[in-house]
Amino acid sequence: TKSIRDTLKEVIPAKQEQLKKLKAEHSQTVVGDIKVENIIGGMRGLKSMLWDASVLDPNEGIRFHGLSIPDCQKVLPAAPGGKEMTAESMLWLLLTGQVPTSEQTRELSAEFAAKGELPKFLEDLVDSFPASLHPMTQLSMGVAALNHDSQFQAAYERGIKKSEYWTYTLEDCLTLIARLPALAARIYRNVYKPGVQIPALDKNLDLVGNYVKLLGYGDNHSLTEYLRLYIALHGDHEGGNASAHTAHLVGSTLSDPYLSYSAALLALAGPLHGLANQEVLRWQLAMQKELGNNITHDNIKEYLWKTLKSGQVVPGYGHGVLRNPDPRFIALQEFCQGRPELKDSPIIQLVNKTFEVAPGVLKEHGKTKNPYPNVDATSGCVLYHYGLTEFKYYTVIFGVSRALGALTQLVWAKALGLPLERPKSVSLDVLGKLVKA
Ligand code: FAM
Repeated sequence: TKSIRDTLKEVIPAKQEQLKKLKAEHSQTVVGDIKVENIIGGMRGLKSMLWDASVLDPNEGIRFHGLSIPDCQKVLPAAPGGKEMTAESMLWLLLTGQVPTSEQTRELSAEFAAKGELPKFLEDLVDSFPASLHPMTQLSMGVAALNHDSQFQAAYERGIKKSEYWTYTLEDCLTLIARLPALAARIYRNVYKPGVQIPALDKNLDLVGNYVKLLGYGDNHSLTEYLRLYIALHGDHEGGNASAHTAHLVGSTLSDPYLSYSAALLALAGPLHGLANQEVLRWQLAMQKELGNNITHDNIKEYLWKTLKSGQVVPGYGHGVLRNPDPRFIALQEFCQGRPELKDSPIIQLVNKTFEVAPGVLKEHGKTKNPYPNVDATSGCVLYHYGLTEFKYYTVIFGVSRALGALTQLVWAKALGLPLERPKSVSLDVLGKLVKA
């Protein structure tokens, strides 16, 4: 079977040609205009960067090389004994635009298991963190420190041609992905299960199978399958989201993939972005505590208004691009519908009941452009149901997932020779003159 490296060697030239043609024929072609609201409104909707693996449609949500999430669930291979698509099969699709065979994903799983051990210095570094240091801060510091072994950085110092950048970038990206389960699990164990021996990686397990095993939940097949689905479908969400964009920007300075993804994780750690899945659980549990057994639509509505009136956002709802319910939310909800023990779970029922009233309240509130749930509205409640109740850890799981997309783009930015990213900023005075012109 063709390896990921040989497959990439095959698909890169055609994309390089496509870009070269575009550059030659259309560098000066205008594709949109820039309004003051873009400059002072966080560049919403501004077509300003190239990102090939996924495109986000405001109404129908994400497509990975043209495939919707249901399409992916049909064609992407599962793990042995499982039914859900895996991190490896999603990574293969993102990187190559092709659907891998089961054999190809098995080879990737074997490579990850073989490379997944952490260097001793990193174990000591992570073990030295206080348990009170947020898991996302620990993850970002751990990922940055892994650049100790960066092949790209070493090659760059030796002097390599630009046409070789992508090959060393790919090696760092695959090594980083391989090491994320051991790093992320070690952080979980240190903070929540101190003193308990962490099992070794299993050479026969896929990336998420090993991650769940090292977390200590390896005997829960349903949780393992949920996390395969969750980590695969949350892997990429176009290029403009804060974590992906940060990885792209930092990578464009030729910082190696470890430094680039470490920076991305610090963006992911923000409540308006990846930390939302932590904030959703905190918010839903507070609601559950206040409403007790009296969980009715009216009581939830009242709690929503209380949240809004106190100046807080409703976590898990709204989105910078989406204007309909997030298909990632729908896919994770469907996972629960198919399993009686999840359908009847109080926390999952609360998420469902909230979904039945929150869009109406947000529409009435009249501020958000998107009153519907995003993936974070539900991504944590299955973890909570299965006993992974430490919701301050949830964004770390998101951080393991988002590596699939962000690292894919570091490889492609190098393969396509994309330059240092450097948009133009203006001062208020300059802007004042521009609008008068
Ligand atoms: N609850 C209350 N107000 C909200 C809201 C929500 N869920 N979503 C948006 N708004 C407000 C927003 O704060 C803004 O108010 P101000 O004018 O006072 O600043 C107004 O509605 C217009 O915002 P928008 O244009 O509709 O959304 P943005 O593109 O500015 O922001 C989000 C998008 C995701 C940051 C915003 O919807 C939000 O804060 N959601 C809650 C946090 C969350 O769930 N984030 C996770 C997003 C997810 F996709 C991810 O990254 N994992």
